[in-house]
Amino acid sequence: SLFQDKTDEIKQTINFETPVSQPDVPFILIVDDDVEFVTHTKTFVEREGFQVVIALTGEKGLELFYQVKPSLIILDQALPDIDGIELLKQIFVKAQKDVVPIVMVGTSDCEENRIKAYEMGATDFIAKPLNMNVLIPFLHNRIRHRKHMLKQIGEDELTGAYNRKYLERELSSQLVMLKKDDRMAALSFIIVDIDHFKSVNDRFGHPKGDEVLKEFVHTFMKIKAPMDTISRYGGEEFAIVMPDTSKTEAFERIKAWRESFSNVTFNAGDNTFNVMFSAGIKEVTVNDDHLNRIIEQADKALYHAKETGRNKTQF
Ligand code: GH3
Ligand code: MG
Ligand code: MG
Ligand code: MG
Repeated sequence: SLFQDKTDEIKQTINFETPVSQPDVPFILIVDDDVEFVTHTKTFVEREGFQVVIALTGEKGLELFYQVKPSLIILDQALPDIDGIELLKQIFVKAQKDVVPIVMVGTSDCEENRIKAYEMGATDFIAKPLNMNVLIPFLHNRIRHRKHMLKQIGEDELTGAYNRKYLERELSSQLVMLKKDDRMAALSFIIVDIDHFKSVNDRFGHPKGDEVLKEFVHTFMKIKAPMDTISRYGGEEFAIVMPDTSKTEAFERIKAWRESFSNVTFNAGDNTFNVMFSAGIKEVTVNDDHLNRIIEQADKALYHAKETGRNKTQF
């Protein structure tokens, strides 16, 4: 089909591998089947220092939305598979929660399209052709605004994890969901703490310690399930909420993280070093009501992991 030909053609010009995210560089996800448009826009937007990921279909867009955690989405109204408005419907709740602006682009600037887009939760609607001279300051504006919003709702500035305030809201709202939804048996609440972190600071300095903290969260982002959230609980202590996840599933996911993180070699002058962590899991079921009690039990499991040698996960 024409669409397939176009896809093959663009595969040669656009890197389709999902890029490894650099922590501080925002991702812009473009979901659009118009090859010329995406190629052109990608070039301009990348020149501004953003990372760009492209989906030529709605299905791919949906997948990448969960995978790359974009900071902003440019979404075509007319896609070959899922309707743009339909895709918007599917991602709206999560996008809103993560403060991800959705910029809908349409071929015709009719009133009806605009209304539909706004009603379904699009942040903006822009008619094609897009003027790059305007698009670029527009993107900077939205990304700047997003950063501000994230700080307001509770993002930890150093690591990009959520903060403690957010965690408490997230855990209680997931508890409500758990009680509402019979298909969910449990959720896992995990507290993790970096092993001998003080000695990283002592030996290599605080900036190096900060780098370790960022990388710690970054490696979690790569292995996490879409609904998992990580929050900075204290200095080098983080709390993770894994909805619809049993303790054995949580254990396996943490294991993957453990493998990924322990493989990161940090450089400090002539030295290289690796860092480990310990984790305590509390499996939360409908019978668990008290947040403090849940946190206490995860903490206890973590303490047990520390006591029995560190670099391990305990229930
Ligand atoms: P353990 O294996 O028992 O967890 O030992 P530890 O050294 O990791 O534990 P401890 O709680 O004694 O040390 C935590 C250290 O984390 C102390 C504090 O200076 C450091 N820390 C807390 N917040 C930050 C931060 O934002 N950046 C850096 N670089 N260090 C931090
Ligand atoms: Mg289209
Ligand atoms: Mg520690
Ligand atoms: Mg600690």
